[in-house]
Amino acid sequence: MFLTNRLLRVAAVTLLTIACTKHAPIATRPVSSMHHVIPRPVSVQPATGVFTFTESTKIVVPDGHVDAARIGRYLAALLVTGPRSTPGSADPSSGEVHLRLGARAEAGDEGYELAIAPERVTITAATPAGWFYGVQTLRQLLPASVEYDANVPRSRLTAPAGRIVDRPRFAWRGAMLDVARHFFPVQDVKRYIDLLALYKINRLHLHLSDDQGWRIEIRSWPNLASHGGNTAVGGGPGGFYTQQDYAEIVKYAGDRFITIIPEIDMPGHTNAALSSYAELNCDGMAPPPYTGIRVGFSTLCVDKEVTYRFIDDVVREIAGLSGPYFHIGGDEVQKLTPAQYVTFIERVQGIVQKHGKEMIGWDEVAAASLAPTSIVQHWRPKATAGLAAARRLILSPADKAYLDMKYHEEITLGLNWAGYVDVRTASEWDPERVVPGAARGAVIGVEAPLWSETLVHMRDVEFMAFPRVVAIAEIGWSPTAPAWEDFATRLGAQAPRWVALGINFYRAGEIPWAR
Ligand code: TNX
Repeated sequence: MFLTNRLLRVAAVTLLTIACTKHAPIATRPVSSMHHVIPRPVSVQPATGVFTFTESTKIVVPDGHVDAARIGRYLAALLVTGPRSTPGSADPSSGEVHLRLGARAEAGDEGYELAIAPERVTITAATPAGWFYGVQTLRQLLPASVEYDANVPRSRLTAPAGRIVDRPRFAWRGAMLDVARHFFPVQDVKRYIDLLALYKINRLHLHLSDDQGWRIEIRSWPNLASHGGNTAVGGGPGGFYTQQDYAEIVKYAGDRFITIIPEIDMPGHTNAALSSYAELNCDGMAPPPYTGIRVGFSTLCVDKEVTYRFIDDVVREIAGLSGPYFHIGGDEVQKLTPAQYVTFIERVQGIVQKHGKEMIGWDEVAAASLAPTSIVQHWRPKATAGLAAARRLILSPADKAYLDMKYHEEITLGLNWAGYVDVRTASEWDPERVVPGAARGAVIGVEAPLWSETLVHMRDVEFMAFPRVVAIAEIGWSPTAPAWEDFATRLGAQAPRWVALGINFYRAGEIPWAR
């Protein structure tokens, strides 16, 4: 049912002024740029002609709809340099870019229809997320120059005519950033969020604690941040997010339809916490901070009650700041017996549930008895046997989806314990074939983790993530895994946009990068 006609009659109109150079060359881009969208849409029907954005182009959004107004402004900011849009009175007949509410049953929660005709552009969706994804698709059909935010005059912008009907394959299309081994400040996280949004990723998992650093303020246990946040791999200065910083990240991501997943890794990977509070150690002695990259040597004292008061406080404080999920880590525990480990996970699961969150854990947690809402995140390539019974699975096989694996042996950044992961390897796998015997519907999606032992700056993060995170985005969204030549061509076509965005991407030799 289309509510749009009535809504458009009272539509709020955003006027756009587009900077035009006098003798701007008219872009002669092939209509086939419709075929360059990543993730590949469900259906693409190019038509003849183009829509041209002019000084008088308007974005028309349903009146009184806060999300639509925000998404309209987001689009306006792409089309012009600087915020030049002004809300005006409604005149739907002269509106040229319409965000419409409409429920196509097959579009699901996040789908959209983007119709581009020479007279107008219409993005129809049942939810704001769908509009946002329609805008991201439209963005990819515009020249890369829209990505420069410097105040440069823009040539006439055109988008090729046609119709795209689209919806995601999986609900969970994630990326993970390890801010514990090295700390990345709020502005870096926001930049990563912006880059992920372009490819319709909707989850950003933040690995907030590890042996080398605790990265979020916990008011009831202040030393975690003030002491535990003080260092990093290699002994750098570290850092942490205040709760206000964290809330700002959650809001920024939410505005881009990305849910932040907080992870506090336990019972292992906890040296930063153990070093901050002596009572969390079985021997009551706080170890020194750790700045190396070994794993498996630390554990919370699972036999002490204070450990569970600590966990309860941490989960409670973070639960109040973020969405429906809480990731408890649970990986690489070498200091506990299997029975101790399982008992611990089950008790912590109860704490997470008590605070109203759905628990996520790395694949080791599958050994415990899990609630139907709990999610297992597969990461160890050879450890799929015990996962068939999991009711909800996120797939991050390290030999395909780990962005910290080197592309090949000569890359100086990254690790190689799961092998080398070139772009083709990252793009050629089917999430529904990774865990033999997994129940139908158990796979809720994919996630691309980026561990930061070897990554110090945002430019390092970008180098490892781009282009591979885009391959994982495509696997998460598009109906089937991409055919390599088609994907490589579409990926190559992104290069001018990435240059405009200033992304320090790896120019993998197997991709025909567009100039
Ligand atoms: C394994 S993946 C880990 C991390 C490391 C990563 C490096 C996982 C759940 N644990 O602690 O950072 O390898 O690739």
